[in-house]
This record gives sequence, structure tokens and C-alpha cells, in this order.
Amino acid sequence: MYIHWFPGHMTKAMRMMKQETAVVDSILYVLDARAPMSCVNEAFDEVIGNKSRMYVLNKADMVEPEIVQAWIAYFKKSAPCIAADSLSRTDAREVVEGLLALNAPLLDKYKAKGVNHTLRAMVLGVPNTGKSTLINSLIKGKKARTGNKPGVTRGKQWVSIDKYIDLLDSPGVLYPDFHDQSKAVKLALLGSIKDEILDIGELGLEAVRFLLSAYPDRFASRYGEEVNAQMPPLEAMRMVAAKRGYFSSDGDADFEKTGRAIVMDLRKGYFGKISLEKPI
Ligand SMILES: Nc1nc2c(ncn2[C@@H]2O[C@H](COP(=O)(O)OP(=O)(O)OP(=O)(O)O)[C@@H](O)[C@H]2O)c(=O)[nH]1
Ligand SMILES: [Mg+2]
Repeated sequence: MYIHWFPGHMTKAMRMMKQETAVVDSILYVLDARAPMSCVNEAFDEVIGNKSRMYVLNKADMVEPEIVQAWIAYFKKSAPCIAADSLSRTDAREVVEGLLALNAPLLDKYKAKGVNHTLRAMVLGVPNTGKSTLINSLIKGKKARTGNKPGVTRGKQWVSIDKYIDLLDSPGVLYPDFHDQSKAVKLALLGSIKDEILDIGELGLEAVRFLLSAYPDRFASRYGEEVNAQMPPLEAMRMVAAKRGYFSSDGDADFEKTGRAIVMDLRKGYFGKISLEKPI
């Protein structure tokens, strides 16, 4: 399976983001805490230019706390970084405070001139990392459209989160070219790449491979104790298919249906708090 997905709306989004950078003070760079390195998109560097940035490790509620802490230490070497669970809105204040601290010198400069500057920040990241949900967690009502699939946000949308802070929601953008297919697989597992362009049976096999090596006990407790870490992934997948009764018309396992079920279980967090990658 070779993964490549860079539809026209992403080219358009990049163009819009480059234009809007001129009017923003800062960037909120949203990463999925389950695989934050794979969410770092070099194509964004051109958009960000010399603007200040803060990393937000979103969906931190889905990851082992000690790994979240290790990632924070890792990203802090280059820019401020905080963890967030945007669904529960518990970290909203920390996000706002982080943004204000990042821009303190600029705000002080305006204050000295007697100007109440409205801080503008662009929220960017690869698809489905929770950018719109993060923005919604900072305002009372629900303003930005969200959904558990890539490509929900289209076009640009400015949202005022208080009198003096405006955030720009942006559409998730992937790499124009996935040189590193292992990154692409992780993003596919996170739901950042449209399922329709993926071979979901193959992706399911990748999920099995990962789970058997990183969390074999959790895999076994979900699908049956007879599945073990030593088992070849394809065989493990056959056992899951047999347990669930997923067969194709020729009597063999229905790999597409089984793959989809395993990928969905992974995305929904049915294996507990997990990380697809760890800081080196
Ligand atoms: N568990 C958990 N789920 C989250 C969190 N933030 C967002 N989600 C879920 O992730 C999915 C994607 O959220 P969106 O806010 O639409 O993501 P987005 O980055 O705006 O996506 P695009 O606009 O498609 O690029 C939704 O199902 C959200 O409910 C979080 O902190 N924790
Ligand atoms: Mg969105």
C-alpha cells in the first residue's frame, strides 16, 4: 500500500494560510499526542515563517500521561508546548495563558502605546488533530464545525474567543509528498487521511502489527487470549475474523471488514491510552 493524499482543497488551504500569516501574531500548531512527530509537517514551516509558535499536544487524554510529559519536554526544546484534552475543555485556560505569555513582549509594546491590541493566532495542523474542537473549547458556544474524519474544515474561519483574542481555524493539510510511508501509516491510523483512498485491510494489518509489538496484552484481552505477541500478524487477523464471524464468500477471513473493525477500535481508544510513537 502506498499512501498519497493531497487533494485540491489542501493546495487552496496552503495558499490561504500563507496569505493570512501576514496578519497573524502567532501560530497554534496542533499535534495529535498519539503520534506528534508524524503530525509535524515541514510544509507548514513556509506558512509559519518567522511567527512565534506554540505546540498543542491535543487528544492527550488518549495517551499514557508519562509519554505526554516526555513529548512536552521534547517539543519544548524548540518552542512552548502544552498538552490538551479539547473535548473536556479542561485545558482551555492553559492554552489562552500560553498564547498570552508567548506574545507578552508584543502586547507590552502595544500597551506602552496605550493600544489594546487584539491578538490574532492561526490554528494549524494535519487533518483531524482537533483544531476546530480546540477552538470550540475556548469559546462558550459551539462555533467551528468538527467531525471524526479528515477534511471537515474548509476555507478560513475567524473566531473571537474573547474581546482581545481572535483565532483563525484552518483546514488540515498533509504533506505534498509522503517520503516517509511509516508516518503516512500512523496518520492513517489516527484518521488523518481519508479512509476511501486507503486499503483498509492493509491498514488493519498495520494496526495488528503495531498492537502485537507494543500492546500485545491489550490486543489479547480485546480479541481473545489465544492471540499472542509471537503470532504472525496475518494469523492474528484471521483469528479476529473467526471470532467475529467476518468471512468472505469463499470462506476465508474478510480482511477488509476485519481490518476496518480493528482500525476503528484503535481510533476509538478501545485499547486504552496508547502512543504510536515515543520521543527518542
Ligand atoms: N479524545 C479526544 N478527542 C478529540 C479531542 N479533540 C478533538 N477530538 C475529536 O477528534 C475529531 C476531530 O476533531 P476536529 O476538531 O474536527 O479536527 P480538525 O483538526 O478540525 O479536523 P479538520 O478540520 O478535518 O482538519 C472529532 O471527533 C473530535 O471530537 C481531544 O482532545 N480528545
Ligand atoms: Mg477542523
